[in-house]
Amino acid sequence: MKIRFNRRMFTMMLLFSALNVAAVLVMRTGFHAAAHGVEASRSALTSSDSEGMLFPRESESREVRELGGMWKFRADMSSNRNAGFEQQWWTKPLEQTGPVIDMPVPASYNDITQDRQLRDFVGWAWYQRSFYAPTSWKNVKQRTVLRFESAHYNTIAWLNSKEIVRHDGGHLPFEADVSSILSYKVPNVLTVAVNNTLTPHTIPPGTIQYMDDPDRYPPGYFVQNLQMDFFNYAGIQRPVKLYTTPSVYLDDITISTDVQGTTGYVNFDCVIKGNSSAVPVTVELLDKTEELVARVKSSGKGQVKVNDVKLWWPFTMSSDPAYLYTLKVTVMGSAGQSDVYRLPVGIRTVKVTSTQFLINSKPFYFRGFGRHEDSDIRGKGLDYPLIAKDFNLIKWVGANSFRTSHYPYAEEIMDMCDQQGIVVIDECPAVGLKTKENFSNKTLAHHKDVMTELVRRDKNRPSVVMWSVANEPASQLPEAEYYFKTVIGHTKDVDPSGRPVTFVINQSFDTDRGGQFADVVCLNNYYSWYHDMGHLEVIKYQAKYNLEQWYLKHHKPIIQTEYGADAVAGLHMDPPMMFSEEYQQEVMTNYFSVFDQFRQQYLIGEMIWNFADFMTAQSTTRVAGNKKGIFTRQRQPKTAAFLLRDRYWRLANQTGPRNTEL
Ligand code: GCB
Repeated sequence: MKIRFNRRMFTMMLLFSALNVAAVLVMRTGFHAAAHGVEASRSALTSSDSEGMLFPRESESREVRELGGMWKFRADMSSNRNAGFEQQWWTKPLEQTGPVIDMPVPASYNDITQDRQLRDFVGWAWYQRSFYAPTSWKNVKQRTVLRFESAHYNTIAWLNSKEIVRHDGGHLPFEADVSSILSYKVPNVLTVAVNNTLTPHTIPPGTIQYMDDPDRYPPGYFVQNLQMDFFNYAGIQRPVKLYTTPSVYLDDITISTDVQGTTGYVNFDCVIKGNSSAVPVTVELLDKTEELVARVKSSGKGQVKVNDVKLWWPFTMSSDPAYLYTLKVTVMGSAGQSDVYRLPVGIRTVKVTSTQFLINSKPFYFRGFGRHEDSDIRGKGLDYPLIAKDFNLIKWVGANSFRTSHYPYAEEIMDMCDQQGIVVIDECPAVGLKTKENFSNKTLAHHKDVMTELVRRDKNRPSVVMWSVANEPASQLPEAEYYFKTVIGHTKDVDPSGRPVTFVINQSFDTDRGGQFADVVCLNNYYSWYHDMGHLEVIKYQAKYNLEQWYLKHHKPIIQTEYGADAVAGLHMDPPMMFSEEYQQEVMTNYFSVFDQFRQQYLIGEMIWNFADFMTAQSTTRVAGNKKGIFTRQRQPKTAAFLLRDRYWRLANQTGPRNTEL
């Protein structure tokens, strides 16, 4: 992505960042979380790093309850965005603090009303709702946890006026044990404040810019500058859940799998909490039909052996793809009370050579997409019909993979990938690290925390075959070398299963300093789009030269993680012109011819940008958003979708049995 600011703004930004003014300005209004001591007291209240954060799944010992629906909502429009803290809005019904509206959870709040100010709001947004807790939960032998699947970006939550959790960063879950705070027979009041401000040290980074010229701007006027090409949707975007566990419970489980001949191995390592001495753990592996395959009793660590193993294969690589076993873990607590957790497990191996990406020792070619969580009205809000539709479209096209560009996607989406055999490059939200400040030690420390949280969340997923620690950083800067060595090294340290790690590069092969640390080289480029505009004939030369040079430099396999062109659905021009459907197709066809030259060599995948049109900040290069989708934002196919479908199914038939009707 190119940063799209006009020259005046750009000059101002440079000036501001040179003087480190952005951070000061953030403090000036106090509307960033730091002003409320969030960062200082983080370790005390954020979900602790030692917690496992297993995805809440119902069982005979666990209940899960969603707190979805209409919440009360109020954006703090005060000039310093601090009225909510000054007046302690969490201590009273939100409607007593001023005007409130109904806000759906989960959803981004931006596109729910007709209010332009709310769409573009920057600062603290306040949510509140009440709920009853069943008296059956008032049990000393059980705990109740409140979990946010994600809220963007900084969050503070209070239950019954008591602060329970703070979290830095969107797209990843956080939770708090609320057993001792819940009330019974009276409503519990949950208040949540979410702040979407991006600063040079958030991930993704951004800047706040004050327009201090009183002749041209109203007093106190500021804007949020983004360094990424998607709308900064905000709010409680994924489900909020209450779940229970027994007081002695499975806090975490880490698995890794291996295959030798026809035998599969599942190594497991459980973390049990709530008891000071070791408790017995029974681990059973069940097949798809719930038949017992193996049972192991241990103190939490061990291995399950599977004869005649059924491997987890990607979609189209087997007639029975995405085979999932269930690892049933039973923790024997005191007084006969046990905790049961069922983890879906796919047995597969991943290996990278200098020219190939091997899944179960077979070459895997990524036929995929860059995507976004994005749709009309709900923004980045989780939406089951949309998820189902998207997976149907992914399979209709014959794709087998996507990258979670440019942040971790909802766990409900990741479940679908595991279940349907859609392979994932799992990307963290570090998009747009562009300035020296973005590579500071402070950002680096936060970036490492984010990678720890991401790996902790997705480490057991068979669909996740590689981590991406960033998208298009300024990897030519000297600071980038140590930075990427460290973040990639850290990611390898926290993932015991040894998945490959990468980041996505848009710098030139002769200036980039980070690619040396990546296991796979992931490249984005937009020939005949952001330069040589309209000159489709250059693609073949430039794409070929680029792939050759990168391979010569690193001798590592390469994925083309982005290429493409905007097309306004229904705009036709022949001969093709930019923004027409024909131009998008021509760009694709030209890239395809280069991909075909390198597919049998070291090119291990192609991912078009983008699956569907998506919303961005407003700019002269964006027509109500980015239009590089092969589907519209409403998921209708452009002509390009048929072209891609034709290609992806043809490639699929070359690499394995097709397993669906066309
Ligand atoms: C990129 C970015 C992506 C943008 C895309 C574009 O390189 O990774 O976030 O949306 O270019 O369309 O400019």
